Amino acid sequence: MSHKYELPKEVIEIYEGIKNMSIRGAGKIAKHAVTALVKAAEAFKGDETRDFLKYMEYVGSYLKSARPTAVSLPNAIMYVLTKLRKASVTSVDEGKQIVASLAQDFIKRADEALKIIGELGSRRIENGDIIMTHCHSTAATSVITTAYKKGKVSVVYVKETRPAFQGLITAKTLAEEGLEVIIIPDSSVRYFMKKVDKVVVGADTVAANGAVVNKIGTSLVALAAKEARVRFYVATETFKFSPYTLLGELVPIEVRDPREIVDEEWLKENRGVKIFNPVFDVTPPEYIDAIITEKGVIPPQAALLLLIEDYGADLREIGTNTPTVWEE
Ligand code: RUB
Repeated sequence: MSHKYELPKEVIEIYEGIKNMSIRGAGKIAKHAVTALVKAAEAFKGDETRDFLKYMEYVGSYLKSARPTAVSLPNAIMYVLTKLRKASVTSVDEGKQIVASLAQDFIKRADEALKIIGELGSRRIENGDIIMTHCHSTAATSVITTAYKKGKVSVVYVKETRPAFQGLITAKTLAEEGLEVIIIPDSSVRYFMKKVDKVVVGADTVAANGAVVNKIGTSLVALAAKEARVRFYVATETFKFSPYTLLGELVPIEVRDPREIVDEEWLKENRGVKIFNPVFDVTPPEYIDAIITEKGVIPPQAALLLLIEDYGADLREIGTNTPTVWEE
């Protein structure tokens, strides 16, 4: 890919890592994105503040284009760049310092949020509860492990989460914490739901109406939970709430390479077969009992209030989240 500016290798590595999913999960994506902004700022060579600010905007839109669905990515970049824009920076060095301290602040808040979510969420789990989870979410894992440390969780059913099998990461993480974990095939969700007391999942994006976008298959878990009258909780930091949905934008659903489902050879042997690989889906607010955030446990319908509190004043400046298309 050719760039308008020479970008440091760490920035390109983070972009590629997000794109190829070696850096994955909405929270981790956000933290790596602000780290990439710091690396980019440090590498800037010029003396003109205006050039520095333009360069940072360029890096921000480049990083945002890595993956489309998790709003944590544009929100994290906006956290740094909006404040940088407003800071009336007078020198490049000052700009670099501001980027570093905003990124540090974002990461610190994100880490604190995970702990608070763990604590608040654990209060929703009762003694002996059997939990089901989907994909790998650090926020959901924080709730489950905190509840376990209070002696509350008996078993966790972890869906394998095809095609990328992020459930295996969750299973390993929870087992290392000492929990009893059972991996189940994705297609068995309804079969096992009758044994489950609570579902806890994460989020990539929360829309203004309280709908939650998360790894494909989440909405089927929610459907099965509703049928079985099992409580369905979403654990998420508020930086995954989408201000763009306040402006009526839809959340783009990422469609990935068919080779994540079948290999190249199979594709060649079966050229007539089309494969479609959407990797996120939307769970409507009616299927969600509560959203566990660092600002409190809220009904999904209150997402709008949190969004107005966080972004209401800046709404005119937020603009669109339509990703730039980068030539490769
Ligand atoms: C990950 C996924 C996770 C959310 C929340 O998808 O859907 O449930 O990102 O994770 P992918 P966290 O593996 O495609 O990135 O709570 O860690 O932010």
